Amino acid sequence: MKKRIALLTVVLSIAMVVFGGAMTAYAGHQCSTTVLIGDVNLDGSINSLDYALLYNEVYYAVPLANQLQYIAADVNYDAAITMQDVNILADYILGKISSFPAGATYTVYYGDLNGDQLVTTADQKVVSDYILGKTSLTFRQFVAADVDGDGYVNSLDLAYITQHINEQIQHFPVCP
Ligand SMILES: [Ca+2]
Ligand SMILES: [Ca+2]
Ligand SMILES: [Ca+2]
Repeated sequence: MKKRIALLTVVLSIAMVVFGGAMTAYAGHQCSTTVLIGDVNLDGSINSLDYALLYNEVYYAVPLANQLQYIAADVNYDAAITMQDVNILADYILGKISSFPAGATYTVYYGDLNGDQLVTTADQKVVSDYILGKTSLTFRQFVAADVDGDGYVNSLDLAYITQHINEQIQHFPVCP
């Protein structure tokens, strides 16, 4: 435990040196991003290009480039990408259905893991548990936890979330 705190302190110190100057410029407004469900390639429309990416992910295990895409691809919102999502997306593109079980859009509030749109110690604990291997994260939680937007959830993200809760920073690097 002591070692972990020491490591976190080191990471925090580095983060403050590297990002400290830029951080003070961040505004205090809510840091979020909205995903269009079904828009797997994140280009703003839902069409056969999205279907192709999803199909290749499910049947040929071609990974999507980032976790936002997984949020868009999980059209039935069961926290997994399966052939059910492929079939539902096909039905949508073919006009057989006009909405997704996951809804039309999903808004990620960065730093908010438990969905109350606030960043608190409860969220901090989820991220900490994930880093320690005690819990897994949904696609939605993963994007929310990656507050520096580097595609990983690690002690650096936890450091930012902790700083935010302690009011040492107003904003996360992912929302410039
Ligand atoms: Ca799914
Ligand atoms: Ca929260
Ligand atoms: Ca990260």
